[in-house]
Amino acid sequence: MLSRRQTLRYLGIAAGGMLFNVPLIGRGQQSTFETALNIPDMASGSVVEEARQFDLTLQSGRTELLPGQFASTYGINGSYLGPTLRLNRYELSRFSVTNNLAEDSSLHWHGFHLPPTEDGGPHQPIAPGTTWNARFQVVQYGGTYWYHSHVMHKSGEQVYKGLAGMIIVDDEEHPQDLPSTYGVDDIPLILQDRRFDDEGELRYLNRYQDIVMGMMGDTILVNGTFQPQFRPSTRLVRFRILNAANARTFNLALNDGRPFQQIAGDGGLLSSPVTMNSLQLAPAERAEIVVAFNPGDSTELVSLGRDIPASAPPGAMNEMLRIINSERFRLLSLNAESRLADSGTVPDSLVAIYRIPEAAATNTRRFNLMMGSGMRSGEDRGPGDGPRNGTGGGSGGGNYFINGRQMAIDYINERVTLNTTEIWELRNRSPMMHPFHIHNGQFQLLDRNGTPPPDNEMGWKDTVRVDSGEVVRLIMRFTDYTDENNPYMYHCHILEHEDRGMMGQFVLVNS
Ligand SMILES: [Cu+2]
Repeated sequence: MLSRRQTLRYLGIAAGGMLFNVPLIGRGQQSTFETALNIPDMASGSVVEEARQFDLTLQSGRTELLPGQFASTYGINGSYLGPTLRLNRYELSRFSVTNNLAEDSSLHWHGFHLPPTEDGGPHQPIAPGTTWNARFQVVQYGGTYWYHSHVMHKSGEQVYKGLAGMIIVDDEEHPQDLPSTYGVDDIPLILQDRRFDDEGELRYLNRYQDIVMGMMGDTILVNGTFQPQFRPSTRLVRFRILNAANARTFNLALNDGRPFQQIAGDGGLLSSPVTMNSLQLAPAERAEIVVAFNPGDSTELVSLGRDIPASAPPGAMNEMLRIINSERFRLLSLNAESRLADSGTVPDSLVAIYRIPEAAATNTRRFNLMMGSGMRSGEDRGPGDGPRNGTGGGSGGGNYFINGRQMAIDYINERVTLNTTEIWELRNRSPMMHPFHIHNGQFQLLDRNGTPPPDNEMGWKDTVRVDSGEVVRLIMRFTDYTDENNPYMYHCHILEHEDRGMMGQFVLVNS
């Protein structure tokens, strides 16, 4: 086994323990965050023939991501990211997506229950110069969702360049008292980390560890804004937070330690607000939080470094994780105006959530999440326990598996019967966390390592963190859209893992 020093040298890590060439977060750690936070335009579409119609164009462009420097980027109806789409529950929505890029792309509606042909995944690529039409009825609860490229093998690069945006679903059962004026006291926060070269161009996968860990940058953008500031003008502000990073998990907190209330997760409101001091948000997860301000208040949204377990075993992989997880950095400066308007309240009770009883499940499926072991100092876990499910270790770093298989576009991994409830048991047999996402709607967590989930994970979810060594059980009901020929995806939402095999397909069938 390599010593720690040898391991570091092997990885090109400087003796000081810094993994990257520039310290995290490299750009602007010392400076003040003064640029006004960009608020993405809101698109409500137009109602045509009883459907809400959106016209979306995937395009390339040049965007001033860093001050005075322009990067080649992708966007939807713009050069970077896309408008916030506003949908209504129970309404039919239609999307015309025109691809003006020079390569295949797609748009996936993340978190939505819909027919598989409308999902915008790897089976619905949009060729350059063509238009894809999708339509589905919105049945999701009011909440914060998103859309992003999901094209085979290139989701990571395309999302990184900017093909992502937020979706807000409105729901009449939504409590009226919550702050809900978009851009005033209801603020989207799309969190992303990026890496730039000296000219301000985006760099992608230019280091070996990007493939293993997923692409993590040293510079944070919020809604595409570098070093942003938001100035609350109301006493309560609701932030709709979307982790749209390719691979980075944020450990969100306010730097003065003030608590906040989490009111919603991936699939809508929680049953009641949960008071928190920090909130872990993995790639693709969403959370809505409400923060209280006094006139003239200043605080900052930050990502805290996490404590590193003293028991962490040696090895290159663990060294990289240790460094990444211990980073603390700034996200958004918050400076309240000297006069603040009242802006609603947070009710003690938000919405009734029906808990799917475990006894309703008629089937349990098990999913082992595994990584190639090339980064694990040659360790061989032996037959039956290795990344290839029986052939032992040595499949090489940078390859990812679910149940020993890599995603193959023409292979259906699972067949699920219509109108059944299933338990999916996710077992992470790799050294790093994987956020597991299932298409076609929302599920509920049953437990983590046999323990009931924390209060803020008791709502509907479509993406769940599965930590190294952890067993997460979720329960999901499969309804409505049978299709023998068109599958849904399930996958790790670290996009480089997804692009390199950590994805599978299921069809929903009549029997
Ligand atoms: Cu992963």
